[in-house]
Formats: sequence, C-alpha cells, structure tokens
Amino acid sequence: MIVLKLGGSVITDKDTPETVDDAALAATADVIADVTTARPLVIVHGGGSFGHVHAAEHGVSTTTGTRDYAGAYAIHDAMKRLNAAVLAALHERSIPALPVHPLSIASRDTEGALSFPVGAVRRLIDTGFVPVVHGDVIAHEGAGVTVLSGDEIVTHLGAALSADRVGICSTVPGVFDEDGEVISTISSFGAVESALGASESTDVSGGMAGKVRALLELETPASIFGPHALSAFLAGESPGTLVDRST
Ligand code: IP8
Repeated sequence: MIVLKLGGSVITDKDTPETVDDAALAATADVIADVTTARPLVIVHGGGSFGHVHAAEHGVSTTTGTRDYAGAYAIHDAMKRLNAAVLAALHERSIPALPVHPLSIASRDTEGALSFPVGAVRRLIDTGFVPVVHGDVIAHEGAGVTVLSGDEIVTHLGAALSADRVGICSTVPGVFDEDGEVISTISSFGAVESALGASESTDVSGGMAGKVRALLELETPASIFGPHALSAFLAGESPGTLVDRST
C-alpha cells in the first residue's frame, strides 16, 4: 500500500485565495491514473490557498485552537471545496476516489496526541476505493478545534496502515543540502540538521525539518520529491530524498 501526500502548494495557486491550479491538478491526476500498479493507494492533500487562508484569518494553527463554530467551519468548508476539486479530477479519470474528512473521526487530547481511527479508511481500501483524506480542523481537548496538517495525517496513516511506501509530493525536488543539492538519503536527523537549518525549504512552521523528523519516526521508507517525479515514485522508484531510518 502507498500513502501519497499531495502538497497544497502543488495543486493550488498559493498566492490567490481558494484557487486550484487546474493544470497542475490535472497533470497529477493523469499520472495517478496512468500508473495503475500503484495500488492500493491512499491520497492525502494539504491546504494550499484553501485551508491556510482561513486558518490564518481565524488565528487557528496546529496548537492554537478556536471555539468559534463559524471560524472552524470556514476552515473545514474550504478544505472540503479543495477536496471536491481533487475528487473531481480523479473521477474524470475513473479513479475510484472517495473523501475522508478528519473532522468527523479524528481528535487530539490535551497533550496534542492524535487519535485517528483508521478502520473506515482500511475498509474503503479493501473494497477497492482510493480514500482521499485532507488536512482539516479537528476537536482538541481543552482548545476547541486545531489544525491537523496533511503531513501529520501521512505519518499517522503510514504507521497505522503499515504502508509499504510513503510519498510526499511537494514543490521542491527533495531535501536540499547546504550547497542546494538534493540529499538522496536521510537516515538520521543529526546528519542533516545543519543543512535543514540553513535550507530555504525550511518554512516558518519548521516545514522541511518537521517533515523529516516525523518521517524518521516511521518504519516505512518515505520519499520527498517534486511533481515531475511523481510518476517515478508511483512506479516504484525512490526519486528526490529517501527518508529511511533503516539505511
Ligand atoms: O497544508 C493544513 O494542511 P497542510 C490544512 O498539510 C489546513 O499543512 C486546514 C490548513
């Protein structure tokens, strides 16, 4: 089984609120439809110019919550619109995709620990569907609702579903070293810490460093690659950066 994350900035125009990058989404869906050997498959997508805009507007993050139903719903509803666009692109290519909305099934405790039962996702996969899960807001004990990012979903599903492979398709071709070259394999955080600290690909939320750290917790090998390498990844190759603690 493959768990594939499509970064929000890969499939949306990040600079224009609530705008799907139709060409990029179509190209992505074409590849997913072409590489039929990449099944079973679970797709997770991030927020791009949909969820993040509303989350910022309502001051909601992965740690800061809101108890305002209107704010919570604005974020969730935007994510559902993006999810519907992803599903439509997949359905146009006869991919049997069905949505999974984390708000309905996942939550965090006071420590922020995630509970995301995967029984329904597993059953959908066993029935031949391709679940399409999205970043969302979820109930957070003592904090209202907080953001659940696509990255956190990917690492959780990768482990909970015992995935064979995990892929993160982002706008960059992999994790860069200090010279701007893509690092082919990462097996420990210490070995790349300085490069990640200096890298442009590290964003304010600890983007790339956070991704790598979380992926190193997984037993499953995970690849971080750019859109042009999606087809190679789905075909079984390890393009971009392979994060694999067992290497
Ligand atoms: O783009 C965030 O998911 P991400 C989703 O994977 C929301 O960080 C609701 C902003």
